[in-house]
Amino acid sequence: MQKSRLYLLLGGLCFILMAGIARQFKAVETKAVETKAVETKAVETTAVVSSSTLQCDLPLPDANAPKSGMVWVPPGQFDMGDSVYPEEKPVRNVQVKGFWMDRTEVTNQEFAAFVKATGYVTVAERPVDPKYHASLPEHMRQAGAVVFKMPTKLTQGDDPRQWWQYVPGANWQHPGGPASNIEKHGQFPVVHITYEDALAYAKWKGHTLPTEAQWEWAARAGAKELPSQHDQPANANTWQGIFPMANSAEDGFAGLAPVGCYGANAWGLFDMIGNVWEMTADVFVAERVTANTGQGLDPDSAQKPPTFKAGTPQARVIKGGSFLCAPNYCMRYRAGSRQAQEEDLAVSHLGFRTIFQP
Ligand SMILES: [Ca+2]
Ligand SMILES: [Ca+2]
Repeated sequence: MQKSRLYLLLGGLCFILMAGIARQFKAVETKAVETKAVETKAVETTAVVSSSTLQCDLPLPDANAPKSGMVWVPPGQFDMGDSVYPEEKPVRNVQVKGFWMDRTEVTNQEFAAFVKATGYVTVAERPVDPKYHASLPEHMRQAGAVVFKMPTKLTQGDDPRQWWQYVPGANWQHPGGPASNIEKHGQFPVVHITYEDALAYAKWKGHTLPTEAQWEWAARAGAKELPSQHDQPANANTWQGIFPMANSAEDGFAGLAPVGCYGANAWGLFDMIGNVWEMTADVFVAERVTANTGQGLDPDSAQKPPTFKAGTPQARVIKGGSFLCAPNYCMRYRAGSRQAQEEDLAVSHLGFRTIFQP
């Protein structure tokens, strides 16, 4: 039986149902504001700054730190979740243990070292597994990934297929497609990484992936929730203007930024908000209350719903928003936001970082 595939292509607030043969995208998510503004204000994008900065002044890591390139996230208790979108609710109090966390998103350079040492081939570099996706059209069964391309006009309402395209040959080494490469982009976050890829890298390092609770605790860095935290952050790589047509790039980057271009949070973690979304270990369930608020569940362990079936592609929780999050279409540049991402679909605004639990 052909199973429907739940594709949550972020950047926009789009939960996208890509079902069966035609992979019909269907936006089913809420929007921060009426996206009609996008249709009627098909603004020419001007003043888009290219991501010409290839490296930022990332401070050297603490040479005395027991875990190189990682920072210590202390144990603690906090209110997890938020109230902007339904899937963030309910806010609840959780307690997590301390752990080490990569201070930046994993970079192309770091991922390349892993591939060189192990010969690992990412999911996006392999043909799509027909066992789970037998009915896909031919071009979508080829090895590839979903790439964001800024549209020049919108003729189909807010159909996200106008800005997301499946590109055969796109992968972490060729983020925009076969003609692109990551030359001189070693300090950029690696993208087109699936859950399996992220986990393989983490295991190679002797690390693991953060749970949603661990990631959110680290992103909050001990700060109390303030109303202003719902505002678009000034100190992160997000989208300024009306998504997806107008990006003024006031933050300095129209696309991805090298890691560490914006100030670290109170615990020394860079780009937790924005730049690339980050994969977590938790399986996504829209109503979080059913997945991981039950008594006895451990925020330090990956959350799985009762229906979880090993070996079947799941949607995983991703956190932090990306360079595509704008006030009109993805107010997910917040620690408490969350989104689902099909775990075996590579996309151009998703990366990850690892943790080490002593
Ligand atoms: Ca930006
Ligand atoms: Ca990030």
